[in-house]
Parts: sequence; C-alpha cells; structure tokens
Amino acid sequence: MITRRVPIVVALLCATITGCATATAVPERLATVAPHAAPDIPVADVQAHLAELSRIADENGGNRAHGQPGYRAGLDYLKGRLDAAGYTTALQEFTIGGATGYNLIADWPGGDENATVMFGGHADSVSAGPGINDNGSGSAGLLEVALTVAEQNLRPAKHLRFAWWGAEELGLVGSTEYVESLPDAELAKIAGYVNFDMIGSPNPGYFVYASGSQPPGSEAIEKVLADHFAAIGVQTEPVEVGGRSDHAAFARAGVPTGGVFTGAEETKSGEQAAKWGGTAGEAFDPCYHRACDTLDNIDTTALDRNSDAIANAVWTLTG
Ligand code: DPN
Ligand code: CA
Ligand code: ZN
Repeated sequence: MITRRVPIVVALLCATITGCATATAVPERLATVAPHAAPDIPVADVQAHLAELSRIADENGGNRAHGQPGYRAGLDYLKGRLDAAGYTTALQEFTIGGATGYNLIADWPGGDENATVMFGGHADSVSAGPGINDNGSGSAGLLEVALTVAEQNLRPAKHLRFAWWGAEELGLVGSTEYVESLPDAELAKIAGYVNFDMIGSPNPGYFVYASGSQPPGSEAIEKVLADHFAAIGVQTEPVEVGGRSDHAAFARAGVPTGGVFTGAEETKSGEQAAKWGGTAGEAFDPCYHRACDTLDNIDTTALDRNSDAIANAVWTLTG
C-alpha cells in the first residue's frame, strides 16, 4: 500500500542521512538560504591542530622539514584525522636531496570528477624551526575545513580534493611532482587549484593572489576570496606571488589558480598599518624561516579570518 510505503522510505532515508528530520521539515526555508553559505570555522579548532604540529616538531628535533622525522609525523597526524573523517587518502612518494618526500592527497567521495576543485598548501617546514606560520597555518586551516566538510556531510556538485605538499621549501618539489605525474586526461579534470601558504602572520597583511598573471579562469577564484574579506569589512591587496608557492606548477599547466597570504619577510608600510593595524616598518613575519616561527608567531584574528576564507572558497567553488 502506497500510503504505508512512503513513510517507510522516508524513515529509511532519515536513518542514513544526518539532519534528515530538519531537512524534510523546512524545505521552503532552505530554498531562501544562500546556496553556498559556508560555516564559520572556530579558530580554536585550527589552533588545536597547530598545537599538535608544534608538539610534533618539539618531539622530533625542532622541525618538520623534508627528510626529517617531524615531516612524516606531522603528515601522519593530518592523514589520521582525514581517514577517521571518511576521506580517501593517498601518499605520493618522490625523492629529492637523497630523501623520500611525500604529498598527502585527500579526496572527499562524490561530486563530478570531471570538474575537480583542489585546495592545498605545503606541509613541510624549513629545518631551522617548527614552521608554525610557514606553513602550519595553511595546513591546519585546510585540515579543519576538510573535517568540517565531513561533519556537515557536504555533497558538492564538483569533486573536492585537498592536498598537503612535501618539500615546498626545497623548491616547490612535491606540487611540481604531482602536476607533472598527472596524465593530460587527469590534469584536464582539475577545474581549479587554491593555495594556502602562510595565513597567520603575526603582523598580518590580507593579500589575495592577483589573477591577471594566472591562467584564464583564475579571476573567479580571486573574486571568491576577495569577496569573503569584503563581506567581513577587511580590505585586501592583490599580490603577485609568482613562483613562490605551490600554485605555480598548476598555473604552468594552465589550471586556474588563486590563494591568500598574510605576508612573509616584506615590510608593512604605513598605509598598510593604517588599514590593517599592526606595526609599520616591521616585517609581516619577522620569524619567517627562523627558529622563532612557533605558536607565538601567529596572529589569531588573521588565522581565523583566513580559515573562514578557506571554508567560503570550498563551499562556493565546489558548487
Ligand atoms: N612559500 C613560502 C616560501 O617560499 O618560503 C612563502 C610565500 C608564501 C611567499 C606565499 C609568497 C606567497
Ligand atoms: Ca571563524
Ligand atoms: Zn617557506
């Protein structure tokens, strides 16, 4: 009998889909909600990942550098959290400087794989220190957004893939290895790559990678990132990152790219201090590539705003 079957089907769906009761109860209201409303990422959760990466560096000779035990320990922390959340993870191995390097690739099951959107950052530090801003910050922000995707059971139209690159500090080695190892047919499926390298600088700037010098299609990424900051009333500046981070190999291969950045060794100007606060005449990150790039070397507000920007980009760009 149809009148009995319908409720049984609904009950079965509700047993398997989180939030089914709410979703079935308020269909009209859902239709009026912005389609890609991204969650607010609690910065404390990002800081907790940073604390883990810091502890891992401390227990492994003070760094998370390529070829050192701290690199692999840090990557295993990320992988363990992603595996537990339901990601399909893989390590891609390569060799550089006489040591094995690893990229960590995490796929969120589902979505159109012919339109794969990638979000990544490098997981290695320099050997001088624990690399908490460079690039524990991007690594931790990406991890917390990935875990939030799982918690909320996001079902994007496009396929979503996260990446944590190895040996960036040796010359963008891991990301270049990844892009160059992809057959053309696989590369053609990557609709975009968004990079997060240094997102919690202690004297922060709010930079968005300039799309003008990037492949066609990059404008859309720049706009989504810039719009997030405009919406929270924070001014941004476009920055030419050139070949200084892991988007570069993707750009060379013609993939639309973008990213955000809070600044490294460059000096903050008076004009920039006027709009962003902080200290004019000092570096955005005075501990860039130094032993003092520790948990104290993070601006919590910048880390929070940029982690929310990652979430906004993931929710918006994967449709
Ligand atoms: N990728 C970092 C480095 O080469 O040490 C710093 C950086 C990040 C520079 C983002 C520019 C943009
Ligand atoms: Ca937040
Ligand atoms: Zn660096």
